[in-house]
Amino acid sequence: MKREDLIASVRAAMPEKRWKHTEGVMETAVLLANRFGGDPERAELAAILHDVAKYWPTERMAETIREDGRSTDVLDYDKELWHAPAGAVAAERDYGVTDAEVLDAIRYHTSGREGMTLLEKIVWLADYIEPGRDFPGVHKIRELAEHSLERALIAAMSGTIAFLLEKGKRVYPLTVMARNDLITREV
Ligand code: DGI
Ligand code: FE
Ligand code: FE
Ligand code: FE
Repeated sequence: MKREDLIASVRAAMPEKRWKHTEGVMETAVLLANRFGGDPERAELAAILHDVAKYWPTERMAETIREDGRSTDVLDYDKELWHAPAGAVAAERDYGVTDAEVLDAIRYHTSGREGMTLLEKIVWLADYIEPGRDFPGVHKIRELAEHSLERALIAAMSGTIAFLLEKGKRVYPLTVMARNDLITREV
């Protein structure tokens, strides 16, 4: 699909506020790719599609994850997590994306995982620090991201987990494993 057609289609699948967020993630992902030696085109493609399933009905997300034939363990956790794997399937099926690394960057953009690729890290972090994000601590993560993708990710994932603990929510195991793995490699 041509870039403009893809953008028009994804934009139509979400409220304007979420599209603005998506534009912020696109811009930030390209910037981070250029800063840390990633591929800006693939980073932008993953960014365009990362939240494409965010507004699907819950049951459509669940069905899509089941049909996909990969792990369904995410279905035992918060629905907030489902749009990421469902979005990766949509990117492949409905938008013809064949690049497995782009699909994984979409699939793991909410949780992360052990052994994240450069592209996965870029999209995860871009989602967290895009210019429209405004929550306590985002400024500090943006500063870390000036120099170190990994240190920014560790701090951001720590923030996500702290937020979930604060809310009394369960933490998806991949989120914990992603953070542990980054810390292990960093020290
Ligand atoms: O889709 P976005 O809002 O742009 O951002 P996202 O894909 O990072 O999703 C964030 C939501 O997912 C937020 O409400 C927190 C939630 N989340 C992230 N990691 C976990 C999680 N929820 C649970 N229960 N467990 C997690 O590990
Ligand atoms: Fe998301
Ligand atoms: Fe997002
Ligand atoms: Fe600053």
